[in-house]
Amino acid sequence: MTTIENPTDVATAAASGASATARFHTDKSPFEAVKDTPKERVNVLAREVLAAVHDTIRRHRVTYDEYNALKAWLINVGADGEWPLFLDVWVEHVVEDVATDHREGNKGTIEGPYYVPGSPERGARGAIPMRDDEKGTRLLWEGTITSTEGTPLPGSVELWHADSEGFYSQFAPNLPEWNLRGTFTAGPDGAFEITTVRPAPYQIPTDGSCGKLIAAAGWHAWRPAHLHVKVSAPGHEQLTAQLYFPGDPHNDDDIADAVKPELVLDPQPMSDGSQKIVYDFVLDPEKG
Ligand code: MBD
Ligand code: FE
Repeated sequence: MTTIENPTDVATAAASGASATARFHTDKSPFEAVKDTPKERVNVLAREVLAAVHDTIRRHRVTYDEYNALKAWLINVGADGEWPLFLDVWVEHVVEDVATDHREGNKGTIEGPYYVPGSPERGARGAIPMRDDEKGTRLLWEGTITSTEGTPLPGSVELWHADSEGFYSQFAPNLPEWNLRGTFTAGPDGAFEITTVRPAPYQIPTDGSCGKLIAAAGWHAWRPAHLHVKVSAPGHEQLTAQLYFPGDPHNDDDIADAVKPELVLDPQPMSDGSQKIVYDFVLDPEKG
């Protein structure tokens, strides 16, 4: 199963960063892919990355003290298990841009470190798994999945997000295994209806190596509140995205640079205190 074997029981955010490494190891394919990357490709990419580093050192006359501080920090990122966190926060958004810039359907954005495949199936209409006393404003989300050609698609929406305190199940301790993680599968009309709760803005772990970098550089650690989705349908490119809430102070300065205007929702307050959102997905047919 996909449960993390040794979730530390200490409720620090850094535990979430480290759990992401354990989670990444459960998927063998990235480790296999290392062997398959052509020599010519590695040669060019590694050389250019190193040249960019050399150039930075020369332009800023980097000292031995700074070089050794970098070495110590890099060693600690690995020891903390924060490589997935570091890469997904500061690098993934550019990979995502390049991977999806041909699409005509929905804009996507980064996956981040906390996706787990295989969340409980809830059909076309239902509530995401949550605790009986789950805190946070109720959200009722209505949407459809269609192809760029206009046909409705019997696709699925995998939804995962933090709770009202900013914690993700399976990465932070003491949460039910699939809390706020669910799969919703539309019928032939492509329609789905999801009940969940509004997540809190999210501060990336400040007590590990990524936090050390943030503090040392005088940055902030915030991501705006967000819902993560993966949308899949037969014969179509899978869409990975996040949806955001209007007015969040961090929509304009997300530490992970993953907000796009097309991904901001328009929640409507309902008389019972809940909020209604309408957000549809349009998927590109697979080429070839
Ligand atoms: C998150 O929840 C997230 O979505 C990203 C991209 C990085 C760290 C935590
Ligand atoms: Fe997230």
